[in-house]
Amino acid sequence: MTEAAPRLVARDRPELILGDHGLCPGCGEPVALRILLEVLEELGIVERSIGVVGHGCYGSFVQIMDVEVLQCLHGRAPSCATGIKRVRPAAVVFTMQGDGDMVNEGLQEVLHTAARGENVTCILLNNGVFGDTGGHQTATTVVGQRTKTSLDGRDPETHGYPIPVAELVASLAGVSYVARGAVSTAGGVARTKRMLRSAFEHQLAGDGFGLVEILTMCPTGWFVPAGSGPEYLSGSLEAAYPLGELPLRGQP
Ligand SMILES: Cc1ncc(C[n+]2csc(CCOP(=O)(O)OP(=O)(O)O)c2C)c(N)n1
Ligand code: SF4
Ligand SMILES: [Mg+2]
Repeated sequence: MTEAAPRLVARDRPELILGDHGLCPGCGEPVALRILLEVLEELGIVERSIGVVGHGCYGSFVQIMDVEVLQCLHGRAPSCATGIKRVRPAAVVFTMQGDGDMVNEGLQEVLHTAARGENVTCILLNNGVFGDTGGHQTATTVVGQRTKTSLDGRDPETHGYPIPVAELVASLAGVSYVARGAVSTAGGVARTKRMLRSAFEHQLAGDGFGLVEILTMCPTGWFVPAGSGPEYLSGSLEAAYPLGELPLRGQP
């Protein structure tokens, strides 16, 4: 008899999840949503929280999460979060964006928001593809990764190099916390949850901008079987983007 794979998350779901998600089997984004909601619950900040969501598969979470959420134009979530936080400084404001949303469509938004030291928490769900529109290459697709628009693998000569947005943000003054986690293993889920908690604690202390990048499985966009997502993630995105809290290099 083969041993069952360990569950990534506990069986009971938080009360803040109102229904089933409609995402693909093996997708990592619902796991990220779950730990985010658990952290809001555990910190007792649900009623003060306002999320700003971009466009991607995670966009459908607005229908199942019992938290105030604004969905804004592609890539613009950090700017909308800025506005909300400035008029409602007591609110806990976070964004949820994909790599296509944050790093392709809206790179300037997150960099300027970080450089201004806005006291918000940005969450990047990085699967290395435009998942929602069919698995095309994004700015974070790693070298050699096959996508619908790089069938022979990303080639720097043709496609350029990936953009490590967490490292860029960590180089800016005004930033209080930057970390990168992954939801491909049970241990990774637990570590990533601790990162989210730290980021929100920094926001509650008024320390300035925070970013948590979460590497998530997209078996559909990667054209691999649903069960192979975690293994594929380890050999691709996780190998190229080191996990952990990043040293902040931009302090004035
Ligand atoms: C201005 C604009 N450009 C393109 C689109 C189409 N679009 C919607 S979702 C999406 C993919 C988003 O990818 P990502 O942010 O990586 O999220 P994922 O689906 O991978 O979770 C794109 C290109 C759009 N809605 N608006
Ligand atoms: S396409 Fe990828 S990111 Fe979108 S729901 Fe499916 S597995 Fe998740
Ligand atoms: Mg993506």
